[in-house]
Amino acid sequence: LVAVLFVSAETSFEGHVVIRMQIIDKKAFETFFKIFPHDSLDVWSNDGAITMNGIMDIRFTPEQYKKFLTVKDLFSSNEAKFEVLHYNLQNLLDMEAKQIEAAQAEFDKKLAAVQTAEQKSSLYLSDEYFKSYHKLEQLIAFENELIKAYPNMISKEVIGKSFQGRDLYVYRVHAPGSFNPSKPALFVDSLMHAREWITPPVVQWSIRELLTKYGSDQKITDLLNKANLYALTAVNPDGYVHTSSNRMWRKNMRSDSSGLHGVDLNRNFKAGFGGSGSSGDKRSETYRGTAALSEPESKAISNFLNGHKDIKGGIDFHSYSELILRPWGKSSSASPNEQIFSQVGAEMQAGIRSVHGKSYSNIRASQLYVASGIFTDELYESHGFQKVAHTIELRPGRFGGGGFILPPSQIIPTCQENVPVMLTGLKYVSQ
Ligand code: 0X9
Ligand code: ZN
Repeated sequence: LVAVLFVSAETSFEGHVVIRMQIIDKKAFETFFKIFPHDSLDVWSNDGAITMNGIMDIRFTPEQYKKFLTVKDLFSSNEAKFEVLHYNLQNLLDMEAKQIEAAQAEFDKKLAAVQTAEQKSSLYLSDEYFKSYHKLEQLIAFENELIKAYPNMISKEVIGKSFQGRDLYVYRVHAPGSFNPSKPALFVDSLMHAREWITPPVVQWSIRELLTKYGSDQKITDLLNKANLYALTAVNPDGYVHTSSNRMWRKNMRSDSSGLHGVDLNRNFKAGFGGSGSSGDKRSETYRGTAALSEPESKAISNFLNGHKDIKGGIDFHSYSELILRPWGKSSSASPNEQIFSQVGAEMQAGIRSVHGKSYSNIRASQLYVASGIFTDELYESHGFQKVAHTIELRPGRFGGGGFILPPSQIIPTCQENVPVMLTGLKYVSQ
């Protein structure tokens, strides 16, 4: 009975169909848009909206898929075409769950075999931790182990609480000794969107890299001598907890008298708030909320950054598509800092490529699609960061079809190739 109850609490994606499509023909677009106003679909492919010309990966519920079949004939030319990526999304999710269960069991087995606090700490600090995705408590446990192992290089503070009341932790990483707040600093964050599971390990790996290689790696030593790092590894802890029963959840857990709807935190910032590429409809995946910074998570970040004049740049980790994005997101024009943002992006791109040969595209956020109230623009416009104000979209690539599902075997390579991104950020804030 317990098992049955547990299963029934899960959101199933049985019969959900993921379709890749491209609509160039105006009539087909109009028909499609009429039956699927963009608020009603989950557009995976980053832009979060239905657009003409672009290649879109979209998740259809079984009901939506039935509707799509009635207009399918419109999609049979080069001007309007589609391809099914997943006939049943639940199959992909079941496969992921199986992989993670096995990887997690391995880690749990090793954790259970541990005898002493030192052994536990070295297990957490080893690569074993990065062979699986972990629940929120274990993300925090990992971070606490770092603090225990390197008390003179990392500490944490609570900068606010999530909608459901969870603490939002920022980790301060610095050269050994007492924290010197007069050094310039870089801010990084992950897990703004709940389903983007690859983002926290990427930031955690880089933190571990700084801690363990200070003193032996010249580049890291020099950088940390000049600059500090602040890391918020779980912007949206509530949403992340929710993804263990609803894998495709993106927004925070804002609810009202009509129930849970959630706000897209990456549409809730001040810069361009309310503009295009965000929705006023609560049901939308890109619902912007009732006002700029209406959400406790975005408000906490904003207060924190306002209170830290030492912070000179920020990097926001998302998935997927393998991109390096820079302002603007809210408008297709180039920002006054286009040249330097693009140069910093190019250096990140080269660094990524040097590790496993992956080519992340270095583009303006709006080249993906115009979106408003996003954090990249906030870093630049509201906080005045002049060189580093980037969003990284991690693996997988845009056309692999996996979307937010990245096999655990790819966690470590993704983490490794993003160390140079963090180092580039540190370099530019310290110049
Ligand atoms: O839509 C977003 O918030 C980001 N993509 S994600 O798939 N991680 O949700 C991209 C934001 C980048 N900005 C623009 N496209 N303007
Ligand atoms: Zn995201």
